[in-house]
Amino acid sequence: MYGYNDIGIKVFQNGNEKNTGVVKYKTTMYHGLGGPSHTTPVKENFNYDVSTGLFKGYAVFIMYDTAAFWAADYDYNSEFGVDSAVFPLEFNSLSQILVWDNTFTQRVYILTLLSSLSPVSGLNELKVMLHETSGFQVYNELPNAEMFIRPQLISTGQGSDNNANPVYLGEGIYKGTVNFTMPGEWYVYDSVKYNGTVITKSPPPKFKFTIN
Ligand SMILES: [Cu+2]
Repeated sequence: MYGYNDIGIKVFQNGNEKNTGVVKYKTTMYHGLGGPSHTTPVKENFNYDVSTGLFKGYAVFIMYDTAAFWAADYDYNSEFGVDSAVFPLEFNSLSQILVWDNTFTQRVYILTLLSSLSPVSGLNELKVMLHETSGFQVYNELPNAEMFIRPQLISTGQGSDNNANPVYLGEGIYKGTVNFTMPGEWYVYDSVKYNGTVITKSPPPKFKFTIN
């Protein structure tokens, strides 16, 4: 679906299931046959997970367009694979992905909401993933950035207390806490500092939530 997806892959060769090695997964979005194409952020190596029996990783599908189509390349241990297998992509209205460029670093940044996709009144986990790219073909998880969040009730402009800025957990993921103190529509601004440079614009990119 549009947004962040946990992905698990099973590999068989001549009917024998693989439980070692590594799977590489690459997805490409084609805007029409022979038209422009780009890839998406995916986990670099899908390693075998014993508890689920799957080669596990993720993909962030950054666009949804019914006029475009998606294809995936799968590679097992550089031994064999499947090229350009077309797959359908569904829309998820709860997914939120913020994309912006920075002319100083000459990079595009992608901030993906992992949770909570549908927050409630009060304290909620705010888990996001941060990537950079320079040409929408190769993406890197960005480690050790500093994030500063600011919730704002849109109707009045008021903020809230008891928020916790997202801190780095590893693998491009940051986790914090956001406090929605009353029902209504809220923005959550997220300014991001990386390697001593504020990479977000002013005002910072923002997620939007409706709290019931
Ligand atoms: Cu696209």
